[in-house]
Amino acid sequence: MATPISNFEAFVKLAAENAGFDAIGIAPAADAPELKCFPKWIAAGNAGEMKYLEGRDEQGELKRSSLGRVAPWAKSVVVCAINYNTPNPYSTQVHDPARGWISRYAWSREDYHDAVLRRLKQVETALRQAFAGDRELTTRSYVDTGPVVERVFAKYAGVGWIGKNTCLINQKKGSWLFLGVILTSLDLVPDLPAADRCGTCTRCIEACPTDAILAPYELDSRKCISYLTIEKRGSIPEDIRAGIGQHVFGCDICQDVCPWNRKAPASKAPEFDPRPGLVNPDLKWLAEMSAEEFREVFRGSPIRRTKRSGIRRNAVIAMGNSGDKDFLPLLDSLTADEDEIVSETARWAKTRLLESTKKTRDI
Ligand code: B12
Ligand code: SF4
Ligand code: SF4
Repeated sequence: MATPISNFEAFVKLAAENAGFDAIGIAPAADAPELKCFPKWIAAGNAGEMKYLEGRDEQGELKRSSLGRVAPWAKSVVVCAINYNTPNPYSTQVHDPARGWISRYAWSREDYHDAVLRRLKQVETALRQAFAGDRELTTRSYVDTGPVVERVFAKYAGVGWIGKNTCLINQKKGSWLFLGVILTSLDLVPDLPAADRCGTCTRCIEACPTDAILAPYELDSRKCISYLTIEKRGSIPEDIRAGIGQHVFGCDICQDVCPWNRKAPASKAPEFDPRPGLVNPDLKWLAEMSAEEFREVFRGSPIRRTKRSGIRRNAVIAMGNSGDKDFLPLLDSLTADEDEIVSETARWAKTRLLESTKKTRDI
């Protein structure tokens, strides 16, 4: 028989802590004012080719703009955050033209979707056991893939505030956090929303190399290096390639420069330890990677999302931006690569490299 529980809020938070989460809070399953921005964001085309964000219900309304549409039974949202930081340099601290940058979240040994969902399921199981025999309990866990704008609920659960770079920032832990949510039919007492602590700071907006943060809290994915290097299939528009710099998968700049990440603690979860070679990776290694090596190196890694073609395309762009003419022979051979995206990008990269090294010689 289940033990009667007098304080479900404390129970669920303890269960989440036991599962390894670093910050936990409860938000009402209500429509927060921030969700009003979502339809405008979609209408402006800011989602780029991420069509899954545009899912609509039978009435034609965007599913993500209201939890009531997709989970009318949900009363509370338990938001769980886990730190993925490791004691390695920030992208803004390394400058080696032969090397690229993979964003911090993607170095991990296990894909975060799996690592976070496994823990959420643990919390769900604890709740179910406490509720044994009660048919009223409904729960559903999501990491990314559900029709939920997770950061908005994280804010109202008091886990952190939404920064001007649009990332969720916790006052003590910074923003190197993955989020997961458990929708529940339990009517739990919510936490207080986290206060915005960005103040007059605008570092992230100024540091973004592609001006993707159009205004505080408003990001245009089509300009964001994270979108371009991970989500964008095929060819990347030429006019934005220079801004991508040395990034080959994701981008951390707007978080690297954030004062709240200056003293960010390291994660306790071993699955976020970096795989060998991924912190500041060798560009030549990535561009020449065979299909077999790609499968081997990135098995169970979030980097599989961009596929081999994508990571090679990105490495070629980074070489073009490197200013390192030692890449010229490799780029020359890649102009005849069997992957058309890679060969076209290599032609651009070769021209850019020749122009940039010529300019340096002329100075
Ligand atoms: C699509 C997506 C992306 C897209 C779009 C990002 C974006 N800013 O929207 C791309 C591919 C660019 C991306 C990049 C990254 N992502 Co992402 N992404 C998502 C995903 C799947 C959906 C986000 C979404 O709905 N965006 C739509 C916009 C409208 O929502 P939003 O930016 O959250 O905006 C809200 C607020 O800004 C808000 N708002 C708040 N205050 C205010 C104030 C004012 C005045 C206004 C006008 C608006 C406003 O209004 C919006 C709600 O309508 C979520 C998971 C999820 N299901 O939520 C992960 C998620 C947001 N991503 C995550 C991560 C880790 C990243 C990267 C750091 C990865 C990387 N290193 O490359 C970058 C960060 C880039 C950045 N600065 O945001 C984490 C964020 C964790 C955190 N601490 O914030 C999430 C939560 C995944 C997870 N489960 O952990 N991502
Ligand atoms: S992730 Fe990079 S490109 Fe995207 S908004 Fe932040 S700094 Fe700009
Ligand atoms: S860099 Fe400054 S403005 Fe940007 S999210 Fe951090 S504190 Fe806020």
